[in-house]
Amino acid sequence: NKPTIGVIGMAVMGKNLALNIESRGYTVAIYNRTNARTEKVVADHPDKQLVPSYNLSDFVNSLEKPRRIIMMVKAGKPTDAVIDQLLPLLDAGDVLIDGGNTFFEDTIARNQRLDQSGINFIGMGVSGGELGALKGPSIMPGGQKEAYDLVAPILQQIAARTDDGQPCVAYMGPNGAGHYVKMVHNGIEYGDMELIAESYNLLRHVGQYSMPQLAQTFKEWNAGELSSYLVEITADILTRQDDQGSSKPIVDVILDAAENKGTGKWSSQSALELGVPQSLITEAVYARYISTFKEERVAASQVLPQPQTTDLKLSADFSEQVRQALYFSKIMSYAQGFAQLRAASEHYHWQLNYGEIANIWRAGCIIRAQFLQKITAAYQKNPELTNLMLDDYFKAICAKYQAATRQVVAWAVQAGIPVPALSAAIAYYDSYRSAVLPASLTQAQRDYFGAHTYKRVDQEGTFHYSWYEEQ
Ligand code: NBP
Repeated sequence: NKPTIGVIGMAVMGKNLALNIESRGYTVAIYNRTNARTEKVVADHPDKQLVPSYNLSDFVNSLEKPRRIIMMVKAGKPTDAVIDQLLPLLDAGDVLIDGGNTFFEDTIARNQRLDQSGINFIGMGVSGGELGALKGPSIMPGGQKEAYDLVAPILQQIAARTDDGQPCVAYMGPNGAGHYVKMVHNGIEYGDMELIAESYNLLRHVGQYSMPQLAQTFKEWNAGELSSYLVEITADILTRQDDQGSSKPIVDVILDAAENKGTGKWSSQSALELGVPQSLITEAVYARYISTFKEERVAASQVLPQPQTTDLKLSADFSEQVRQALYFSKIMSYAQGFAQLRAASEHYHWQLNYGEIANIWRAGCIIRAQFLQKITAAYQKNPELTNLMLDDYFKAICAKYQAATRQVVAWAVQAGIPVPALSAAIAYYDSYRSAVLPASLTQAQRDYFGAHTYKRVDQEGTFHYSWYEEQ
């Protein structure tokens, strides 16, 4: 019998996704531009129901109709190259899925282009790395709903499952919605990672914690409110020694320069375009950028003075205060992320379901965490929630943990330890809860130098002050 689905791209992600689908009882057609990759997959897995093809038209013809094809190739030009070759081979009603880390605007354009030939195009965010692809990723598909329905049974079987058994896949919305949600997921991942790094830095260099104490602290945090994959792997990383014989902790021999593949930047760029604050993720992106200026930092460290006093009078429960600051800040980051999703949903007419998004991030993906359940619950209670921190649970946490966050950020500033993400969190909180901001002065300046006019607190209408006339 003909394969139910085909996968193009036999690098690590495509191969693992194909094996995952096959493990659920499906026959899977596979194809890769370079034949050697396909040959190797078949040779390594002789007893699997994989049907290899060595040219695209054989691959397409091997599939059951309507055809279901997942592309797992490098995002950008390679994806367009594959689409261009596939287009003449496909029929109306077929479903083409791009599982790569594609920029959502490319997905919107491709969805429109293919729709003209009646071909369904799904932009599908896949998170969880190579192991996730093999064992169960979190899947964020967007495109024609009828097309999603044609692949939903397969996606539901290969997706990760929450601890209460729900598959981590759901229809996100039309055209670019899936890749957009994946992009914000990645942005949030940047924010989570930076918050963890800042907390570690504070414990280590302000609290003077030893490596075993650090590992133990993160392990304990992982057993509570902060329980998450990233906190779990942090605890593990901090127990590891160098494997190249230096007998130092591995974190002390890894160069302190964090790279990126651009999805955090995309997330911030989109927030800027939509006019919504995404300060925490953006600071996390900048933190990676500044980390790469290693030589400049080393040179500056020798000429720019550090703070003079470092007598901070830390309280006995320092690590608990850092934990509270981390959780508070994580909430701010997700509040910003979900506010951005809301703005995008309105702008692109997607009707995103925020509770469902938090739900499919609960397992399989990198930001999986227990507290996502609280986000789902918040949106179930009120699907129109304007900001996450207004939900009762999050409001209570903010009330309880804001003091620790302020204290921890103050200590960090006094000690000269950079905490851009933690500071962004408390600044966002304070801005959002301010009934009055100094923006009246900003607007006055705009009116002064550029006659940009202003609105008043006590009257309708638009006004311009006569700045240059004698009063
Ligand atoms: P890569 O992103 O390294 O891409 C390699 C694949 O793209 C190979 O199959 C390669 O074929 C194919 N390809 C290229 Br490059 N140019 C092509 C072209 N012009 N025509 C046809 N095929 C072409 O693979 P990956 O790491 O498996 O990731 C696949 C996708 O999944 C990417 O979009 C990635 O961003 C995304 N993703 C990755 C992860 C992860 O953890 N790695 C997680 C989530 C999503 P060849 O063998 O002939 O060179």
